[in-house]
Amino acid sequence: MRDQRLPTSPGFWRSSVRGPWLTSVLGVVLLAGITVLFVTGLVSYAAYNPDLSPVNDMTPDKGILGFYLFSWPTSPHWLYRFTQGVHVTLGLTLIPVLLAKLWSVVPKLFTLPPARSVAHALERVSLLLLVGGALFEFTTGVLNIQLDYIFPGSFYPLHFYGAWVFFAAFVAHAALKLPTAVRTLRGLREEGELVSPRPGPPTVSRRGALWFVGGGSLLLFATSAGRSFDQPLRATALLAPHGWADPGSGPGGFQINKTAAYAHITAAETSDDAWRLVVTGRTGTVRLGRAELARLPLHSSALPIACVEGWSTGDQWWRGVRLRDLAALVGHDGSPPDVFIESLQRHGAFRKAALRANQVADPRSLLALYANGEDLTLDHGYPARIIVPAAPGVLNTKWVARMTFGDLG
Ligand SMILES: Nc1nc2c(c(=O)[nH]1)N[C@H]1C(S)=C(S)[C@@H](COP(=O)(O)O)O[C@H]1N2
Ligand SMILES: [Mo]
Repeated sequence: MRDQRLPTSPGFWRSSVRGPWLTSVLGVVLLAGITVLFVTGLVSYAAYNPDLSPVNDMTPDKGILGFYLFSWPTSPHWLYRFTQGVHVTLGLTLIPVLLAKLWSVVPKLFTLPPARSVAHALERVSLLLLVGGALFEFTTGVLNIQLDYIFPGSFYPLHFYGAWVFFAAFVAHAALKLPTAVRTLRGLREEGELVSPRPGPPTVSRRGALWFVGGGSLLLFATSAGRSFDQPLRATALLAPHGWADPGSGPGGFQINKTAAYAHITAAETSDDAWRLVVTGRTGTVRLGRAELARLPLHSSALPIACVEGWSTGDQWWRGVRLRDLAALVGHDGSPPDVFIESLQRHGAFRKAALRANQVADPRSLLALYANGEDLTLDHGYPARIIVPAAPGVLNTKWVARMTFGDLG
């Protein structure tokens, strides 16, 4: 027997909790949870309209990985709020399960010889991709929501490509291990290489360990789920930086992502004298001041802001000009085309966006001038901002300066 003081020796690992039962339970939870994370993640990318215009495409080199892209619908209006809220909240909730799962199989990491055969070597390489991929995906995701777009351009490709590598290894692993896990959970037989050959005195039962992990998950869930709701629930999102900043009260008292100051938007350029909306389409270009816009037929819709970071607001009452009415103004009657939106903002990744024809056509899609009965606040995009049902927040451009229908640049 090898020296039991070395982690390469099975006798080094003494917890009596470790064994196929714990590993199988955690594995089955992760199988379900990570599948949901993968699907909601891919869906989030589709919601950006990446195939519509390069300005929306956060992962331009995706190649065939974009095979599944589809036209993101506008109903139900809370669609992105739901899918992305699930993605982020579930991701955070699964962290203790992932860590416990890795702990439960850690003796295998040190197994000697490193490879008994070519097949065994391949299996271990795939496990490296699996564990590395999992840690990479969870870490980049957490950093992005905690540090507020820490990697402005690069988060998306990292998280997107990482997801494919990770999920490929995950599927292979699940296919290999699921039969064993099911057998273990049916028969409760505790044997095999995960069981310590010389278990130490137990400090906690297997069920106790599971409660501990579940409690950790519950705690993370309870301290992050509130970010998908308004106050007072939002205040429970202790782990979300966007839960801390008090958005204030009143009509503009809902979550602000980037402030006007951050985007270098000044009151001078948004004043009635300075600001003109430039709308271009088939029949040419029209320029409209805010007062002229306000004299066009105005409509109201109750829609949320839902950010890729997983936070969202409840429905806010927006009032403004329908996007399809603006299209009609420049010669696109009937079924309107796609539109390219540009903000006054001069720098930053989110100052341009392209909306698909179905989003322009939806009667709830507005160039909003008012929120909750008052003028938009400067931070929420005064003089005018886009609001589209079911779309990710990033497509709801603030401080709109220019709209070009039909010809996406
Ligand atoms: N011009 C401009 N518009 C923008 C952004 C931006 O940085 N610049 N951020 C977008 C993102 S990522 C989100 S989530 C929403 C947030 O809107 P809010 O600050 O009114 O909540 O605005 C969007 N519109
Ligand atoms: Mo966002």
